Amino acid sequence: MIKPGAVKNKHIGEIIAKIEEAGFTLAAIKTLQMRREDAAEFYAVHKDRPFFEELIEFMSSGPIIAMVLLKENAVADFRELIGATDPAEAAEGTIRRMFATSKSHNAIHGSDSDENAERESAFFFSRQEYLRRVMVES
Ligand code: IDP
Ligand code: MG
Repeated sequence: MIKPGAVKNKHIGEIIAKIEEAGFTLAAIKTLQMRREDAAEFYAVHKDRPFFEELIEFMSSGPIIAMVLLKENAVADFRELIGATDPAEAAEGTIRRMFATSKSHNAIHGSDSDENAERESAFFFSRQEYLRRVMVES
């Protein structure tokens, strides 16, 4: 998911270019704005963390780009491509190093496991919206 800050700052094209250059295939994409309750559901795992309120406020503050991405070893490779949560700690050339403005406004979200990738894909898309492409690619 490209977060509201990076969308507002007009970095959608550059970020998708980096994702494609890294070998990912775009199976599904859409733009939408989450309501507070959507963001709270998406990030429910963080509900007891001190940054939760700030997180859902930010994530519902403007449009996001939701994507389903395909690749062998996708979760680990995508986490490497986006870099550490805090852009100050993210490696040179990573998406967060290039486009994040702070640890909370960090440009992009990536799933942290195959199981969560499935859950998060289903959060934004019907299975029909991305399974056709998944089947063609595999
Ligand atoms: P991740 O996005 O790298 O997986 P998580 O620890 O899962 O990082 O946190 C989810 C999101 O919550 C982060 O991407 C960031 O936007 C926000 N966040 C995490 N830790 C902090 C913090 O210490 N301060 C402010 N925001 C944070
Ligand atoms: Mg996470």
